[in-house]
Amino acid sequence: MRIDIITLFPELFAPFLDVSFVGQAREKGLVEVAVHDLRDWTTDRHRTVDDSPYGGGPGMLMAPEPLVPAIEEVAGPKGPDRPAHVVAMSPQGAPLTQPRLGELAGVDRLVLVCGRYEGIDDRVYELAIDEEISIGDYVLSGGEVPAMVLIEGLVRLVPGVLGNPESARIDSFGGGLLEGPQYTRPPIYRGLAVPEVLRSGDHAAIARWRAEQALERTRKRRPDLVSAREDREAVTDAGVDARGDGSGGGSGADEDRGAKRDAKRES
Ligand code: 4GX
Repeated sequence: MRIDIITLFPELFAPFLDVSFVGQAREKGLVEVAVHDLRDWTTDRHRTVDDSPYGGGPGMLMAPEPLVPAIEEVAGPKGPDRPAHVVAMSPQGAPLTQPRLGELAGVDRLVLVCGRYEGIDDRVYELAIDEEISIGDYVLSGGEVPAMVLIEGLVRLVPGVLGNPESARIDSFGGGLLEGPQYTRPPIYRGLAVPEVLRSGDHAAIARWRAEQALERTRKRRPDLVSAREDREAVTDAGVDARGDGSGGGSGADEDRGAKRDAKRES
């Protein structure tokens, strides 16, 4: 996979791209990332990228020039033959979810547009952008951190980046539930003991306990996820996988294993 980033702050990306899974994936040649400075496409003396909004209002907008030519040069002109998928990070976008990350991980070439200011002239979306994605319902100052969030979620799904190709898929949100409690050594710490079942060696009992804990915690903290899962199960039971992304169901127990392995590798 190749990822191109168009930004006014290219220097924000260097350390992020160099460390951890993203750095390893790039070293292994599994992911190629190029960062482009939008100001390289300006043609005026002041290297202008923004302008005030028609109709008035606070702040500035990113103007069609130089943004459209920049996207077109990096991604090719918009249309069915374009070799890259162009995503703008925006609070107006569709929410980023684990299933959407899974789909994007299959894209060969991704171009991420990081906006600043109050937004982007709407013609840019029409002329040059394929999709808007939001990382959550809050407003940041720019699309750079959202782009890093997307990249970090994406890279660990690219085959070969994690040790085990299965582990990413069966992780936490793969089954639509939160991770239950996890423990490492020592067995007792400041008087708090690791639950006996985890030290029993009874793998079936451990799997059952983890599934229960995951469900229990999700009920308490994110009841919306439990409802969504029940809806999916009802649909799957009817013999139709409505979402077609293969992410429905999951035992909960399997999911824990993948997440634990990742935590170990990373630290
Ligand atoms: N999830 N921001 C984009 C500029 C902007 C504003 C409006 C388009 C329309 C964000 C988020 C986010 C801050 C990135 C504003 N672009 N991006 N930027 N939440 O808050 O993705």
